[in-house]
Amino acid sequence: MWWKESIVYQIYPRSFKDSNGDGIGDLRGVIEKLDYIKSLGVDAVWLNPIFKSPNDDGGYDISDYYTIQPEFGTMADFDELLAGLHKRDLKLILDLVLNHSSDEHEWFQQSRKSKTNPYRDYYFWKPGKDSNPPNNWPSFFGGSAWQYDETTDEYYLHLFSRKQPDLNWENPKLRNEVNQLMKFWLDKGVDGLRLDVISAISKRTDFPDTDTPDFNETIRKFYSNGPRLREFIAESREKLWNHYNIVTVGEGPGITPQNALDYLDEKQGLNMIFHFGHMFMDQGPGGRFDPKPWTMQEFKQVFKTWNETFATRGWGSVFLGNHDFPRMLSRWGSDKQYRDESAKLLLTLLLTMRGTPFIYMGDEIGMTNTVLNAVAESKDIETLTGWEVAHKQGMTEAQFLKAANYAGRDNARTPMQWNKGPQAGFTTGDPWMMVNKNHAWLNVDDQENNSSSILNYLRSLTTLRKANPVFSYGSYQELESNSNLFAYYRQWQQEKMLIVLNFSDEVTNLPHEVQGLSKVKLIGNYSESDQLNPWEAAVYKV
Ligand code: TEU
Ligand code: CA
Repeated sequence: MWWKESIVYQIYPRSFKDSNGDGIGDLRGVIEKLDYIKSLGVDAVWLNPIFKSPNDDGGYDISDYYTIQPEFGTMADFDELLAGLHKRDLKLILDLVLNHSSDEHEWFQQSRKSKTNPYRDYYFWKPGKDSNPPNNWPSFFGGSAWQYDETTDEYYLHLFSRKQPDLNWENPKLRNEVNQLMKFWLDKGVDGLRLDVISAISKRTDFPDTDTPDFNETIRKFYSNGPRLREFIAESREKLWNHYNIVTVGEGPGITPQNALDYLDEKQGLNMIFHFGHMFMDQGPGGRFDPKPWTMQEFKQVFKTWNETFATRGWGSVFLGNHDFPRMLSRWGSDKQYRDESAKLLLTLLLTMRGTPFIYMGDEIGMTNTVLNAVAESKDIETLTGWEVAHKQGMTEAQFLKAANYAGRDNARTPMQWNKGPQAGFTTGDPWMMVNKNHAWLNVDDQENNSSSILNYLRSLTTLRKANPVFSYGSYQELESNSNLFAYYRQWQQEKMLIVLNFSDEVTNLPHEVQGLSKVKLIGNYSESDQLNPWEAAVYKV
Protein backbone atom coordinates (compact mmCIF):
# COMPACT_ATOMS: atom_id res chain seq x y z
CA MET A 1 0.00 0.00 0.00
CA TRP A 2 1.98 2.92 -1.39
CA TRP A 3 0.30 5.45 0.83
CA LYS A 4 1.77 3.90 4.01
CA GLU A 5 5.24 4.86 2.83
CA SER A 6 4.30 8.17 1.24
CA ILE A 7 5.11 11.65 2.41
CA VAL A 8 2.37 14.08 1.41
CA TYR A 9 2.74 17.81 0.67
CA GLN A 10 -0.44 19.84 1.16
CA ILE A 11 -1.00 22.76 -1.21
CA TYR A 12 -3.66 25.43 -0.60
CA PRO A 13 -3.75 26.49 -4.28
CA ARG A 14 -5.16 29.98 -3.68
CA SER A 15 -2.02 30.93 -1.77
CA PHE A 16 0.67 28.82 -3.43
CA LYS A 17 1.67 30.58 -6.69
CA ASP A 18 -0.16 33.00 -8.98
CA SER A 19 0.83 32.56 -12.64
CA ASN A 20 -1.31 35.24 -14.32
CA GLY A 21 -0.99 38.26 -12.06
CA ASP A 22 -4.55 38.37 -10.76
CA GLY A 23 -3.30 37.93 -7.18
CA ILE A 24 -4.90 34.50 -6.83
CA GLY A 25 -2.87 31.29 -6.80
CA ASP A 26 -3.76 28.87 -9.59
CA LEU A 27 -3.06 25.45 -11.12
CA ARG A 28 -0.54 26.86 -13.60
CA GLY A 29 1.30 28.27 -10.61
CA VAL A 30 1.53 24.76 -9.16
CA ILE A 31 2.77 23.50 -12.55
CA GLU A 32 5.53 26.12 -12.43
CA LYS A 33 6.67 24.72 -9.08
CA LEU A 34 6.57 20.99 -9.81
CA ASP A 35 10.37 20.64 -9.73
CA TYR A 36 10.47 22.46 -6.39
CA ILE A 37 7.79 20.12 -4.99
CA LYS A 38 9.73 17.10 -6.25
CA SER A 39 12.93 18.49 -4.69
CA LEU A 40 11.34 18.22 -1.23
CA GLY A 41 11.46 14.44 -1.43
CA VAL A 42 7.69 14.04 -1.06
CA ASP A 43 5.63 11.42 -2.91
CA ALA A 44 2.19 12.96 -3.20
CA VAL A 45 0.41 16.28 -3.28
CA TRP A 46 -2.92 16.97 -1.55
CA LEU A 47 -4.64 19.92 -3.24
CA ASN A 48 -7.34 21.75 -1.29
CA PRO A 49 -10.58 22.03 -3.32
CA ILE A 50 -10.12 23.21 -6.91
CA PHE A 51 -13.76 23.06 -8.05
CA LYS A 52 -16.17 25.82 -9.05
CA SER A 53 -17.13 27.68 -5.89
CA PRO A 54 -18.44 31.09 -4.78
CA ASN A 55 -15.64 30.95 -2.15
CA ASP A 56 -17.84 31.48 0.85
CA ASP A 57 -15.56 29.07 2.72
CA GLY A 58 -12.32 28.98 0.77
CA GLY A 59 -13.62 26.59 -1.88
CA TYR A 60 -15.26 24.21 0.58
CA ASP A 61 -18.60 25.27 -0.88
CA ILE A 62 -18.69 23.61 -4.28
CA SER A 63 -21.24 24.75 -6.88
CA ASP A 64 -20.07 22.39 -9.67
CA TYR A 65 -18.05 19.24 -8.90
CA TYR A 66 -17.16 18.74 -12.58
CA THR A 67 -15.65 22.14 -13.31
CA ILE A 68 -12.32 23.63 -12.24
CA GLN A 69 -12.68 26.87 -10.29
CA PRO A 70 -12.32 29.43 -13.16
CA GLU A 71 -9.89 31.60 -11.18
CA PHE A 72 -7.68 28.50 -10.69
CA GLY A 73 -7.65 27.68 -14.42
CA THR A 74 -9.16 25.22 -16.86
CA MET A 75 -9.60 21.46 -17.14
CA ALA A 76 -6.68 21.53 -19.59
CA ASP A 77 -4.54 23.09 -16.85
CA PHE A 78 -5.67 20.32 -14.50
CA ASP A 79 -4.77 17.64 -17.03
CA GLU A 80 -1.34 19.23 -17.51
CA LEU A 81 -0.80 19.42 -13.76
CA LEU A 82 -1.75 15.76 -13.28
CA ALA A 83 0.54 14.71 -16.14
CA GLY A 84 3.34 16.85 -14.71
CA LEU A 85 2.98 15.24 -11.30
CA HIS A 86 2.87 11.69 -12.72
CA LYS A 87 5.89 12.40 -14.95
CA ARG A 88 7.80 13.18 -11.76
CA ASP A 89 6.45 10.08 -10.02
CA LEU A 90 4.31 12.24 -7.76
CA LYS A 91 0.73 11.30 -6.92
CA LEU A 92 -2.28 13.59 -6.62
CA ILE A 93 -4.85 13.50 -3.82
CA LEU A 94 -7.91 15.65 -4.51
CA ASP A 95 -10.00 17.22 -1.75
CA LEU A 96 -13.69 16.40 -2.23
CA VAL A 97 -16.33 18.09 -0.10
CA LEU A 98 -19.24 15.68 0.10
CA ASN A 99 -20.94 16.51 3.39
CA HIS A 100 -22.37 19.67 1.85
CA SER A 101 -22.47 21.57 -1.41
CA SER A 102 -22.68 25.28 -2.15
CA ASP A 103 -26.19 26.78 -2.07
CA GLU A 104 -25.38 27.88 -5.63
CA HIS A 105 -25.15 24.26 -6.78
CA GLU A 106 -27.90 23.32 -9.29
CA TRP A 107 -29.08 20.59 -6.95
CA PHE A 108 -29.85 23.15 -4.21
CA GLN A 109 -31.32 25.67 -6.61
CA GLN A 110 -33.81 22.96 -7.59
CA SER A 111 -34.28 21.61 -4.09
CA ARG A 112 -35.36 24.95 -2.66
CA LYS A 113 -37.96 25.56 -5.40
CA SER A 114 -40.70 23.37 -3.97
CA LYS A 115 -41.41 20.57 -1.52
CA THR A 116 -42.17 18.25 -4.42
CA ASN A 117 -39.10 19.07 -6.51
CA PRO A 118 -37.20 15.83 -7.39
CA TYR A 119 -34.08 17.33 -5.75
CA ARG A 120 -35.92 18.25 -2.52
CA ASP A 121 -34.45 15.34 -0.58
CA TYR A 122 -30.89 15.94 -1.74
CA TYR A 123 -30.78 18.18 1.35
CA PHE A 124 -32.35 18.26 4.82
CA TRP A 125 -35.51 20.40 4.99
CA LYS A 126 -37.70 20.69 8.07
CA PRO A 127 -40.53 22.97 9.25
CA GLY A 128 -39.66 25.30 12.09
CA LYS A 129 -41.14 25.29 15.60
CA ASP A 130 -43.29 28.41 16.18
CA SER A 131 -41.08 30.34 13.70
CA ASN A 132 -37.93 28.99 15.38
CA PRO A 133 -35.39 26.56 13.85
CA PRO A 134 -36.29 22.85 14.08
CA ASN A 135 -33.74 22.32 16.90
CA ASN A 136 -30.94 24.07 18.79
CA TRP A 137 -27.95 22.86 16.76
CA PRO A 138 -25.28 25.58 16.41
CA SER A 139 -23.33 26.03 13.18
CA PHE A 140 -19.51 25.85 13.09
CA PHE A 141 -19.67 29.34 11.73
CA GLY A 142 -21.91 31.00 14.29
CA GLY A 143 -25.65 31.08 14.75
CA SER A 144 -28.10 28.30 14.11
CA ALA A 145 -27.30 25.33 11.86
CA TRP A 146 -30.71 25.92 10.24
CA GLN A 147 -31.57 28.61 7.69
CA TYR A 148 -35.17 29.63 7.01
CA ASP A 149 -36.14 29.69 3.33
CA GLU A 150 -39.43 31.49 2.75
CA THR A 151 -40.09 30.01 -0.70
CA THR A 152 -41.27 26.77 0.91
CA ASP A 153 -41.58 28.07 4.50
CA GLU A 154 -39.08 25.52 5.79
CA TYR A 155 -35.53 25.46 7.19
CA TYR A 156 -32.55 23.70 5.65
CA LEU A 157 -29.60 22.24 7.59
CA HIS A 158 -26.09 23.68 7.25
CA LEU A 159 -23.55 22.59 9.83
CA PHE A 160 -21.15 25.11 8.35
CA SER A 161 -22.09 28.34 6.62
CA ARG A 162 -25.63 29.02 5.39
CA LYS A 163 -24.13 28.82 1.90
CA GLN A 164 -23.08 25.22 2.63
CA PRO A 165 -26.32 23.20 2.87
CA ASP A 166 -25.72 19.65 4.11
CA LEU A 167 -26.24 16.91 1.54
CA ASN A 168 -28.70 14.21 2.54
CA TRP A 169 -26.80 10.93 2.30
CA GLU A 170 -29.89 9.09 3.52
CA ASN A 171 -31.13 9.60 -0.06
CA PRO A 172 -29.76 6.83 -2.33
CA LYS A 173 -30.17 9.07 -5.39
CA LEU A 174 -27.81 11.61 -3.84
CA ARG A 175 -25.32 8.92 -2.89
CA ASN A 176 -25.37 7.74 -6.47
CA GLU A 177 -24.68 11.28 -7.71
CA VAL A 178 -21.78 11.56 -5.28
CA ASN A 179 -20.30 8.25 -6.41
CA GLN A 180 -20.60 9.38 -10.02
CA LEU A 181 -18.70 12.61 -9.43
CA MET A 182 -15.96 10.74 -7.54
CA LYS A 183 -15.75 8.30 -10.46
CA PHE A 184 -15.27 11.18 -12.90
CA TRP A 185 -12.10 12.28 -11.11
CA LEU A 186 -10.80 8.78 -10.45
CA ASP A 187 -11.22 7.96 -14.15
CA LYS A 188 -8.98 10.95 -14.89
CA GLY A 189 -6.22 9.17 -13.01
CA VAL A 190 -6.31 10.90 -9.64
CA ASP A 191 -4.48 8.81 -7.02
CA GLY A 192 -6.45 9.61 -3.90
CA LEU A 193 -9.30 11.46 -2.26
CA ARG A 194 -9.26 13.52 0.93
CA LEU A 195 -12.85 13.33 2.07
CA ASP A 196 -13.91 16.49 3.83
CA VAL A 197 -16.02 16.14 7.01
CA ILE A 198 -16.68 12.51 6.12
CA SER A 199 -17.48 11.94 9.79
CA ALA A 200 -20.74 13.89 9.36
CA ILE A 201 -22.28 12.21 6.32
CA SER A 202 -24.40 10.17 8.71
CA LYS A 203 -26.02 12.38 11.32
CA ARG A 204 -28.64 11.95 14.01
CA THR A 205 -31.49 12.31 11.50
CA ASP A 206 -34.11 12.39 14.27
CA PHE A 207 -32.52 15.78 14.94
CA PRO A 208 -32.87 15.92 18.74
CA ASP A 209 -31.67 19.05 20.53
CA THR A 210 -28.06 18.96 21.63
CA ASP A 211 -27.85 18.45 25.39
CA THR A 212 -24.38 19.92 25.91
CA PRO A 213 -22.92 23.44 25.73
CA ASP A 214 -19.56 21.96 24.65
CA PHE A 215 -19.41 22.39 20.88
CA ASN A 216 -16.90 19.60 20.22
CA GLU A 217 -19.10 17.26 22.27
CA THR A 218 -22.14 18.31 20.22
CA ILE A 219 -20.19 17.44 17.08
CA ARG A 220 -19.26 14.00 18.41
CA LYS A 221 -22.72 13.15 19.71
CA PHE A 222 -25.03 14.66 17.10
CA TYR A 223 -23.26 15.76 13.92
CA SER A 224 -20.83 12.93 13.26
CA ASN A 225 -20.36 9.21 13.78
CA GLY A 226 -24.00 8.55 12.86
CA PRO A 227 -25.67 5.11 12.63
CA ARG A 228 -25.18 4.64 8.87
CA LEU A 229 -21.65 5.96 8.52
CA ARG A 230 -20.01 2.55 7.99
CA GLU A 231 -22.74 1.58 5.54
CA PHE A 232 -22.27 4.69 3.41
CA ILE A 233 -18.47 4.33 3.36
CA ALA A 234 -18.75 0.60 2.57
CA GLU A 235 -21.08 1.36 -0.32
CA SER A 236 -18.64 3.79 -1.98
CA ARG A 237 -15.79 1.38 -1.28
CA GLU A 238 -17.65 -1.52 -2.87
CA LYS A 239 -19.16 0.37 -5.79
CA LEU A 240 -16.19 2.58 -6.62
CA TRP A 241 -12.98 2.83 -4.66
CA ASN A 242 -12.12 -0.90 -4.80
CA HIS A 243 -11.76 -0.59 -8.57
CA TYR A 244 -8.84 1.86 -8.34
CA ASN A 245 -5.37 1.78 -6.77
CA ILE A 246 -6.09 4.87 -4.71
CA VAL A 247 -5.89 6.12 -1.17
CA THR A 248 -8.93 7.46 0.67
CA VAL A 249 -8.19 9.83 3.58
CA GLY A 250 -11.07 10.60 5.88
CA GLU A 251 -11.24 13.97 7.59
CA GLY A 252 -13.67 15.23 10.07
CA PRO A 253 -14.41 16.49 13.50
CA GLY A 254 -15.69 13.92 15.93
CA ILE A 255 -13.31 11.10 15.01
CA THR A 256 -12.02 9.68 18.32
CA PRO A 257 -9.66 6.86 19.36
CA GLN A 258 -12.77 4.92 20.34
CA ASN A 259 -14.48 5.17 16.96
CA ALA A 260 -11.60 5.67 14.51
CA LEU A 261 -11.38 1.99 13.62
CA ASP A 262 -15.06 2.08 12.65
CA TYR A 263 -13.96 4.22 9.71
CA LEU A 264 -11.01 2.03 8.77
CA ASP A 265 -12.37 -1.49 8.31
CA GLU A 266 -9.80 -3.36 6.20
CA LYS A 267 -12.39 -4.50 3.68
CA GLN A 268 -15.09 -1.86 3.83
CA GLY A 269 -13.52 1.27 5.27
CA LEU A 270 -11.31 4.18 4.41
CA ASN A 271 -7.55 3.71 4.17
CA MET A 272 -6.64 6.35 6.72
CA ILE A 273 -7.98 9.26 8.70
CA PHE A 274 -6.79 12.57 10.09
CA HIS A 275 -7.28 12.69 13.82
CA PHE A 276 -7.47 15.99 15.64
CA GLY A 277 -6.57 15.07 19.19
CA HIS A 278 -3.70 17.56 19.35
CA MET A 279 -5.47 20.13 17.15
CA PHE A 280 -8.44 20.63 19.48
CA MET A 281 -6.69 20.16 22.84
CA ASP A 282 -6.29 23.93 23.31
CA GLN A 283 -9.92 24.66 22.43
CA GLY A 284 -12.22 25.44 25.34
CA PRO A 285 -15.96 24.62 25.34
CA GLY A 286 -16.58 27.63 23.07
CA GLY A 287 -14.42 26.10 20.35
CA ARG A 288 -11.67 27.73 18.32
CA PHE A 289 -11.95 31.26 19.67
CA ASP A 290 -12.16 30.08 23.25
CA PRO A 291 -8.56 28.94 23.63
CA LYS A 292 -7.24 27.25 26.75
CA PRO A 293 -3.66 26.39 27.76
CA TRP A 294 -2.17 23.05 26.72
CA THR A 295 0.69 21.03 28.15
CA MET A 296 3.38 18.86 26.64
CA GLN A 297 1.97 15.95 28.62
CA GLU A 298 -1.33 16.32 26.76
CA PHE A 299 0.50 16.72 23.47
CA LYS A 300 2.58 13.57 24.03
CA GLN A 301 -0.47 11.67 25.27
CA VAL A 302 -2.24 12.31 21.96
CA PHE A 303 0.52 10.54 20.03
CA LYS A 304 0.64 7.71 22.56
CA THR A 305 -3.14 7.22 22.38
CA TRP A 306 -3.27 7.20 18.59
CA ASN A 307 -0.33 4.86 18.29
CA GLU A 308 -2.13 2.46 20.61
CA THR A 309 -5.28 2.86 18.52
CA PHE A 310 -3.42 1.96 15.31
CA ALA A 311 -0.95 -0.51 16.89
CA THR A 312 -2.32 -3.53 15.04
CA ARG A 313 -4.74 -2.23 12.45
CA GLY A 314 -5.92 0.99 10.88
CA TRP A 315 -3.62 3.76 9.78
CA GLY A 316 -3.24 7.36 10.75
CA SER A 317 -1.82 10.53 9.33
CA VAL A 318 0.58 12.79 11.16
CA PHE A 319 0.25 16.51 10.74
CA LEU A 320 1.01 19.55 12.88
CA GLY A 321 -0.69 22.15 10.73
CA ASN A 322 -2.88 22.66 7.70
CA HIS A 323 -5.16 25.31 6.16
CA ASP A 324 -7.50 25.12 9.17
CA PHE A 325 -5.02 25.77 11.93
CA PRO A 326 -2.30 28.30 12.82
CA ARG A 327 1.24 27.74 11.56
CA MET A 328 2.87 24.86 13.42
CA LEU A 329 5.99 26.89 14.21
CA SER A 330 3.99 29.64 15.92
CA ARG A 331 1.68 27.22 17.67
CA TRP A 332 3.97 24.46 18.93
CA GLY A 333 7.48 25.95 18.45
CA SER A 334 9.35 29.12 19.30
CA ASP A 335 8.84 31.43 16.37
CA LYS A 336 11.01 34.19 17.77
CA GLN A 337 14.16 33.20 19.63
CA TYR A 338 14.60 29.59 18.50
CA ARG A 339 12.87 29.81 15.14
CA ASP A 340 15.24 27.68 13.07
CA GLU A 341 15.80 25.09 15.78
CA SER A 342 12.15 24.63 16.66
CA ALA A 343 11.02 24.53 13.02
CA LYS A 344 13.52 21.72 12.46
CA LEU A 345 12.40 19.99 15.66
CA LEU A 346 8.75 19.98 14.55
CA LEU A 347 9.67 18.68 11.11
CA THR A 348 11.74 15.97 12.81
CA LEU A 349 8.65 14.87 14.76
CA LEU A 350 6.55 14.91 11.61
CA LEU A 351 9.01 12.77 9.63
CA THR A 352 9.90 10.22 12.33
CA MET A 353 6.43 9.59 13.83
CA ARG A 354 4.34 6.54 12.95
CA GLY A 355 1.74 7.20 10.26
CA THR A 356 1.71 9.00 6.92
CA PRO A 357 3.24 12.47 7.31
CA PHE A 358 1.49 15.49 5.80
CA ILE A 359 3.67 18.58 5.37
CA TYR A 360 1.71 21.81 4.99
CA MET A 361 3.09 24.16 2.33
CA GLY A 362 5.43 26.75 3.83
CA ASP A 363 6.24 24.69 6.93
CA GLU A 364 9.28 23.41 5.07
CA ILE A 365 10.79 26.90 5.37
CA GLY A 366 9.35 27.73 8.79
CA MET A 367 6.61 30.15 7.83
CA THR A 368 4.89 31.80 10.79
CA ASN A 369 1.51 33.23 11.77
CA THR A 370 0.36 36.55 10.45
CA VAL A 371 -1.16 39.38 12.53
CA LEU A 372 -4.65 40.75 11.97
CA ASN A 373 -4.87 44.33 13.25
CA ALA A 374 -8.59 44.40 12.66
CA VAL A 375 -11.15 41.64 12.17
CA ALA A 376 -12.04 43.23 8.82
CA GLU A 377 -8.59 42.14 7.54
CA SER A 378 -9.63 38.50 7.89
CA LYS A 379 -10.49 36.55 4.74
CA ASP A 380 -11.95 33.64 6.67
CA ILE A 381 -15.67 33.18 7.24
CA GLU A 382 -14.95 31.31 10.45
CA THR A 383 -13.13 34.31 11.91
CA LEU A 384 -15.62 36.85 10.55
CA THR A 385 -18.67 34.98 11.89
CA GLY A 386 -16.77 34.08 15.05
CA TRP A 387 -16.39 37.80 15.69
CA GLU A 388 -20.13 38.41 15.16
CA VAL A 389 -20.86 35.81 17.85
CA ALA A 390 -18.16 37.07 20.23
CA HIS A 391 -19.25 40.68 19.77
CA LYS A 392 -22.83 39.79 20.69
CA GLN A 393 -21.47 38.12 23.80
CA GLY A 394 -19.76 41.36 24.76
CA MET A 395 -16.19 40.54 23.77
CA THR A 396 -14.13 43.55 22.59
CA GLU A 397 -12.45 43.43 19.19
CA ALA A 398 -9.04 43.49 20.89
CA GLN A 399 -9.94 40.42 22.97
CA PHE A 400 -11.29 38.59 19.94
CA LEU A 401 -8.24 39.51 17.82
CA LYS A 402 -6.02 37.99 20.48
CA ALA A 403 -7.88 34.69 20.08
CA ALA A 404 -8.04 34.98 16.27
CA ASN A 405 -4.32 35.75 15.97
CA TYR A 406 -3.58 32.73 18.17
CA ALA A 407 -6.01 30.21 16.64
CA GLY A 408 -7.47 31.58 13.41
CA ARG A 409 -7.19 30.04 9.95
CA ASP A 410 -5.91 33.24 8.24
CA ASN A 411 -2.56 32.38 9.83
CA ALA A 412 -2.14 29.44 7.47
CA ARG A 413 -3.43 31.09 4.32
CA THR A 414 -0.95 33.92 3.71
CA PRO A 415 0.81 33.53 0.35
CA MET A 416 3.75 31.16 0.01
CA GLN A 417 7.02 33.05 0.40
CA TRP A 418 9.19 32.28 -2.65
CA ASN A 419 11.67 35.18 -2.47
CA LYS A 420 12.41 38.52 -0.87
CA GLY A 421 10.98 40.46 -3.82
CA PRO A 422 7.61 42.22 -4.06
CA GLN A 423 4.76 40.05 -2.76
CA ALA A 424 7.34 37.36 -1.96
CA GLY A 425 7.33 36.31 -5.60
CA PHE A 426 3.83 34.89 -5.11
CA THR A 427 2.23 37.28 -7.57
CA THR A 428 3.10 40.18 -9.85
CA GLY A 429 -0.30 41.63 -9.01
CA ASP A 430 -2.17 42.55 -5.86
CA PRO A 431 -2.37 39.41 -3.67
CA TRP A 432 -5.83 38.24 -2.55
CA MET A 433 -4.42 38.14 0.98
CA MET A 434 -1.57 40.16 2.45
CA VAL A 435 1.88 38.60 2.29
CA ASN A 436 3.68 38.20 5.61
CA LYS A 437 6.27 41.00 5.90
CA ASN A 438 8.91 38.54 7.13
CA HIS A 439 9.25 37.24 3.56
CA ALA A 440 12.11 39.77 3.30
CA TRP A 441 14.28 37.23 5.12
CA LEU A 442 12.01 34.14 5.31
CA ASN A 443 11.69 32.70 1.81
CA VAL A 444 12.52 29.70 -0.36
CA ASP A 445 15.25 31.40 -2.39
CA ASP A 446 17.34 32.41 0.62
CA GLN A 447 17.08 28.90 2.04
CA GLU A 448 17.82 27.04 -1.20
CA ASN A 449 21.48 27.98 -1.12
CA ASN A 450 21.97 27.71 2.64
CA SER A 451 22.99 24.16 3.55
CA SER A 452 21.86 24.58 7.16
CA SER A 453 18.45 26.05 6.28
CA ILE A 454 15.14 24.59 7.42
CA LEU A 455 14.37 23.75 3.80
CA ASN A 456 17.53 21.69 3.35
CA TYR A 457 17.06 20.08 6.77
CA LEU A 458 13.57 18.99 5.63
CA ARG A 459 15.09 17.48 2.50
CA SER A 460 17.52 15.51 4.65
CA LEU A 461 14.60 14.33 6.78
CA THR A 462 12.56 13.06 3.83
CA THR A 463 15.68 11.29 2.50
CA LEU A 464 16.24 9.71 5.93
CA ARG A 465 12.62 8.56 6.22
CA LYS A 466 12.56 7.05 2.73
CA ALA A 467 15.81 5.18 3.38
CA ASN A 468 14.58 3.59 6.62
CA PRO A 469 11.29 1.62 6.55
CA VAL A 470 11.37 1.62 10.36
CA PHE A 471 9.90 5.11 10.24
CA SER A 472 6.91 3.93 8.21
CA TYR A 473 6.34 0.49 9.72
CA GLY A 474 8.12 0.49 13.05
CA SER A 475 6.50 0.34 16.45
CA TYR A 476 6.32 3.44 18.62
CA GLN A 477 7.42 3.46 22.23
CA GLU A 478 7.57 6.68 24.20
CA LEU A 479 10.32 7.00 26.81
CA GLU A 480 9.29 8.36 30.16
CA SER A 481 11.05 11.70 30.31
CA ASN A 482 10.64 15.13 31.76
CA SER A 483 7.60 17.06 30.67
CA ASN A 484 9.22 19.05 27.88
CA LEU A 485 11.37 16.27 26.49
CA PHE A 486 9.56 14.19 23.89
CA ALA A 487 11.58 11.02 23.34
CA TYR A 488 10.54 7.80 21.65
CA TYR A 489 11.83 4.67 19.99
CA ARG A 490 10.84 3.41 16.58
CA GLN A 491 11.61 -0.28 16.06
CA TRP A 492 11.15 -2.64 13.15
CA GLN A 493 12.93 -5.97 12.74
CA GLN A 494 16.60 -5.28 13.58
CA GLU A 495 16.31 -1.54 13.16
CA LYS A 496 15.85 0.69 16.18
CA MET A 497 15.84 4.46 16.17
CA LEU A 498 15.78 6.89 19.09
CA ILE A 499 14.25 10.31 18.55
CA VAL A 500 14.67 13.07 21.14
CA LEU A 501 12.91 16.43 20.92
CA ASN A 502 13.51 19.11 23.54
CA PHE A 503 10.32 21.20 23.39
CA SER A 504 11.74 23.97 25.58
CA ASP A 505 13.99 26.99 25.88
CA GLU A 506 16.02 25.18 28.55
CA VAL A 507 19.02 22.89 28.27
CA THR A 508 18.09 19.39 29.37
CA ASN A 509 19.57 15.90 29.52
CA LEU A 510 18.91 12.81 27.51
CA PRO A 511 16.57 10.40 29.32
CA HIS A 512 18.75 8.54 31.81
CA GLU A 513 17.98 5.13 30.29
CA VAL A 514 19.67 6.12 27.03
CA GLN A 515 22.65 8.03 28.38
CA GLY A 516 24.95 4.99 28.33
CA LEU A 517 23.51 3.62 25.11
CA SER A 518 25.79 3.24 22.12
CA LYS A 519 24.18 5.23 19.35
CA VAL A 520 24.96 6.91 16.06
CA LYS A 521 23.45 10.30 15.37
CA LEU A 522 21.81 10.34 11.92
CA ILE A 523 20.44 13.89 11.91
CA GLY A 524 20.00 16.80 14.27
CA ASN A 525 19.61 20.56 14.46
CA TYR A 526 22.69 21.14 16.64
CA SER A 527 26.26 19.94 16.32
CA GLU A 528 27.34 17.25 18.78
CA SER A 529 26.84 18.01 22.47
CA ASP A 530 26.31 15.73 25.44
CA GLN A 531 23.32 17.70 26.68
CA LEU A 532 20.19 18.68 24.78
CA ASN A 533 20.15 22.34 23.82
CA PRO A 534 17.00 24.47 23.65
CA TRP A 535 14.71 22.99 20.97
CA GLU A 536 17.32 20.37 20.08
CA ALA A 537 16.10 17.52 17.91
CA ALA A 538 18.19 14.45 17.22
CA VAL A 539 17.63 11.06 15.58
CA TYR A 540 19.95 8.22 16.62
CA LYS A 541 20.38 4.71 15.30
CA VAL A 542 20.68 2.49 18.38
O1 TEU B 1 -12.92 21.24 8.23
C1 TEU B 1 -13.77 20.45 9.06
C2 TEU B 1 -13.23 20.49 10.44
O2 TEU B 1 -12.57 19.59 10.89
C3 TEU B 1 -13.50 21.73 11.22
O3 TEU B 1 -13.45 21.44 12.59
C4 TEU B 1 -12.42 22.70 10.81
O4 TEU B 1 -11.41 22.72 11.75
C5 TEU B 1 -13.00 24.02 10.51
O5 TEU B 1 -11.98 24.98 10.57
C6 TEU B 1 -14.06 24.44 11.52
O6 TEU B 1 -13.46 24.68 12.76
C7 TEU B 1 -13.18 21.00 6.85
C8 TEU B 1 -12.23 21.85 6.02
O7 TEU B 1 -10.89 21.45 6.29
C9 TEU B 1 -12.46 23.30 6.40
O8 TEU B 1 -11.54 24.15 5.70
C10 TEU B 1 -13.89 23.67 6.01
O9 TEU B 1 -14.17 24.98 6.47
C11 TEU B 1 -14.90 22.70 6.64
O10 TEU B 1 -14.53 21.33 6.54
C12 TEU B 1 -16.23 22.81 5.93
O11 TEU B 1 -16.11 22.28 4.64
CA1 CA C 1 -3.93 33.59 -10.73
